[in-house]
Amino acid sequence: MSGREFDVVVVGAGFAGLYMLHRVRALGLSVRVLEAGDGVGGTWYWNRYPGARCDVESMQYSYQFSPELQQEWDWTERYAAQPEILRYAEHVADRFDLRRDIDFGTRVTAAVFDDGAGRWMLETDRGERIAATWCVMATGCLSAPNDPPIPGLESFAGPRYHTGRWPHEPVDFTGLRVAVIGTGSSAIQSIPVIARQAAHLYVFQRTANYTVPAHNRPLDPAYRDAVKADYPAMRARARQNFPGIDYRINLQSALEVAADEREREYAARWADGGLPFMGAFRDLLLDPAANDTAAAFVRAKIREAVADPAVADALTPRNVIGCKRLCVDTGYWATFNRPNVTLVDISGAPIEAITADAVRANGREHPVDALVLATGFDAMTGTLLRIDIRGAGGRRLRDKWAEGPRAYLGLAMAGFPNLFTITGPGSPSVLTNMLPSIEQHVDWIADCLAYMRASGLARIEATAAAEDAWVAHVGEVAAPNLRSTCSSWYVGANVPGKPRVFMPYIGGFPAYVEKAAAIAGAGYAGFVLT
Ligand code: NA7
Repeated sequence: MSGREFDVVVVGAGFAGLYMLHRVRALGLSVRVLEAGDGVGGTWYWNRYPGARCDVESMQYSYQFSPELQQEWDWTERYAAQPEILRYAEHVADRFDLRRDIDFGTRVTAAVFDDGAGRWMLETDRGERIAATWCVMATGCLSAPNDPPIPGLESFAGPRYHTGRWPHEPVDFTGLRVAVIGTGSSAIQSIPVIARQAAHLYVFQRTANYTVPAHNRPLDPAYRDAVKADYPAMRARARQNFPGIDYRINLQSALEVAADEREREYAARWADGGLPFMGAFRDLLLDPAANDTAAAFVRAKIREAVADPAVADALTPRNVIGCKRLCVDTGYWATFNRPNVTLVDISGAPIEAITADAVRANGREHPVDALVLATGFDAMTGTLLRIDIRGAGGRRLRDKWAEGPRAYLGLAMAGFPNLFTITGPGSPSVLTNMLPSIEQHVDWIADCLAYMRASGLARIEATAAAEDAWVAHVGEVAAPNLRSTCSSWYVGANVPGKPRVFMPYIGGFPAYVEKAAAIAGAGYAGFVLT
């Protein structure tokens, strides 16, 4: 197996890696995908926790590169659950005959640029060495699980799960006392399901979170057919919308309309459900006073839904709504009315210790049989930094990014020739619908490879000046946005010691696509091609 050489190696067989493989193959280049998991699907391969579901509507959270694929696949729910999304990824792999070029169960441990040979040498946990002219990191934004440094975690005697590494076998909590640590999106999706099984559920909440109802339902076949009949139009509308999702964004200010009109807008969006809630007014993420009107609406909903006023109060977030990623739930608040669910507010002091059979917090032992860490990910940079990546002259990515990620367009980096990152830091990625963002990056990279081949070029590298300018631009657009102001994983705040930098590009999908296309159209401005 060792000693193989390819034009392109792609790391990861999630939605990014699958489509990259498809595109590179069509260019007539030799290509291999290296995937740590035993199957395709990436995020949707690993995140099998109960209640796992996509927050983007299924008709939009899908590839658009193949009109045939788009027409033949039938989603069954408004928001697809993890098993269905995984089936979709598997269908794509089979339909485009992708598996024969993927090595499963193969984790890349190092990627080192060989200056002399002008190519990348990758090492895997199976002891292989694989060479490639171009290396594409399709490693995902939320793929490196964050195991919190809670004292005694290792001493827990019962089963312990991380939502991002859920077992493939069914997990049955029936009759068990369960602790869920965290109240982010994964927790908010899984808590209502676990609560229905467990004898008792303790929810350890460090920061109260906002969530809006999904109002998930079986997909109406008439709606599905109508979208399919006019799919290109929906995709075109989505491309013109800030988050790359087709929904109506109200261009009024929350502060310019009368209070009753504002309430009607929020109520209508609440009744419709999902992330479009944040599109109620244009300035919700720009003006604290505007934001507070939306936050107040949701806080009132919590008081309505939760019977015990003290519990409702503890569940009520005080910060900016939408600053941390807004969650989308099915029955989250009402779950706290169940007699078998206890909220443990740890906002005042962290969990003191985990022992063999309990979680100790606020000076009290909470005896539990199973532990669920819903503590998120070392987002955007973690997966890349867990690989020993070294560029020209042996420069380590870990050193380059010691004070936060630096990349050009979130696609490439100065000092790391012929290395591309799909939806890397500095690209819209996690602030948008991931599927179109992935497709746009893959298309950009594939077009770049085609251009290089046609022009007899072998090496591409972002210049330091272009990278500096892009990083500055990413920072400039983030600064006035309220999303850059709180302790979220967008700024690395969830991982102790991680530099605080707003990592994704918040200038919106359309602006980003336009800039990336202009750069390519100008002969790859800001890159040196040789
Ligand atoms: P998130 O959103 O990062 O949530 C992680 C949660 O875990 C969050 O409530 C954290 O509290 C909590 N956490 C993290 N470390 C600790 C420790 N040490 N003690 C107690 N609580 C802790 O991850 P998810 O998996 O839910 O969602 C990730 C994304 O996936 C989501 O945004 C969607 O885009 C899809 P904190 O808020 O940091 O105080």
